[in-house]
Amino acid sequence: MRTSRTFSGLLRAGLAGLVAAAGLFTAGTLPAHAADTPLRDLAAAQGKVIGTAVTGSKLTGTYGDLAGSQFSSLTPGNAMKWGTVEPTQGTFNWTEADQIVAFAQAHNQQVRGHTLVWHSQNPSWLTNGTWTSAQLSSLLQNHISTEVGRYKGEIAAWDVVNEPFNEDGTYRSTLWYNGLGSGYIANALTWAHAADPAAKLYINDYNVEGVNAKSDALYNLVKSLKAAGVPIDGVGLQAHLILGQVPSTLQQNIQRFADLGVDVAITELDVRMALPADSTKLAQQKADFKSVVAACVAVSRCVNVTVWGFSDSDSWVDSTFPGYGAATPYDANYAPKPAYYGISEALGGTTTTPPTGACTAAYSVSNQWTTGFTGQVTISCSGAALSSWKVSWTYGAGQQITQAWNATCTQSGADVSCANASYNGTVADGSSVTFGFNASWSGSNPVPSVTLG
Ligand code: 9MR
Repeated sequence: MRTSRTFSGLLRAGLAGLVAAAGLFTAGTLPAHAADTPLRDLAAAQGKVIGTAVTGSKLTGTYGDLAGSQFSSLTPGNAMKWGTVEPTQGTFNWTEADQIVAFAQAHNQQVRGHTLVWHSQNPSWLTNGTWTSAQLSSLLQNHISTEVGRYKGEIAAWDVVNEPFNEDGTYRSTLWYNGLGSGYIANALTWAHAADPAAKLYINDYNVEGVNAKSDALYNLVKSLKAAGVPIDGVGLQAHLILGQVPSTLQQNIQRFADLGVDVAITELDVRMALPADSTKLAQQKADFKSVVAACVAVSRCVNVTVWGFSDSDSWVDSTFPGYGAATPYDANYAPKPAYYGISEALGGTTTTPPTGACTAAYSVSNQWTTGFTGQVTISCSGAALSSWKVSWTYGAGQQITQAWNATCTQSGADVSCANASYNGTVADGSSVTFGFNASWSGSNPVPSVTLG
């Protein structure tokens, strides 16, 4: 059990209530998402958990608000990897991991620990070292005991082993396989179980969503581990998918793992597309997210669907696959995309179809201090365009605009109205325009609903 926990100042500020929610209205229609049931509530009604990968430093403002309100599980995107937690042998850095665990506990969320044994993002002292297999084994055992032990009782599930297979189902040549043989997998699971008997222990991989040679290998491994009495509780299907390419055997594959007596989680769902996004691609992406979540809903032992970043501003895809992106359920301005509604509908939500031919305005607070704050409004168009715009809202708690840029703002009493500047009235289909402002506040700073029109 850990004896100390570090709460960062940033997190405290975030919990103190930086930003409540993004306000978004669609021009000429009702605000589709404002009244939607949060995904975590829909998931709970289905007996499922819905999660997202997160970056600890971003858990404030609109990002923190959505992470906390829409999801019932968090996976640290990088914070619990060996290279992060032990950059120098014997010197540990748990700051971001602790922050994410604290945030999750404050928001009544599970944490999926990711990941203990991987070939990637290991510290250089480990990968550059020369080790006998006895030394390697002991390093791995210590790592697992230390990290799992630190968070004992606080992690719902661990991705103990990540990406052990090649595409043809043979074992991947890694530090671990080459040094220890395939037995490293059973040992890692056994050590993790000893350190936290309550945590569910998973093997996690990509391109194992459908029935294929790689998922066959994973299936056979899990079957043999179960037969040998090794503590294996689940398999993680990462699901880094390409638009329009959800495997037709996804549900069948989930079911066959469930039938082996293990849980299944969709652990890293995203659906990337060639940029730029357009309304046809976004509609296909909605269908793809919906079919993945529906496949999980259909199998009782499929317990968790986690997206690998919930906003297009926070995805690994863009830098890894040049020319591809827009892979997550929220756009870069935190407006829900059609994909969000695909998830919602698969979880039984009755939300209306999202704006596919519309321009929307989203309000957020990007910085806040004792007496003032900086806010921004982003006007985004998809399947529509504007040649001029005006955004208005009513402040509910005495906030007062003091300065604006990239728009002309006037405030009369509580009513604020901001019109485009001479140079940014045009919002082309598929693009967005942002303006900013400073304002004063006291007491509370609730996010207003904004109207575009
Ligand atoms: O999202 C992670 C990204 O920030 C890192 O740069 C990257 C390095 O490999 O790892 C990403 O997460 C990976 C996850 O840990 C395992 N499955 C594949 C994910 C995407 O690369």
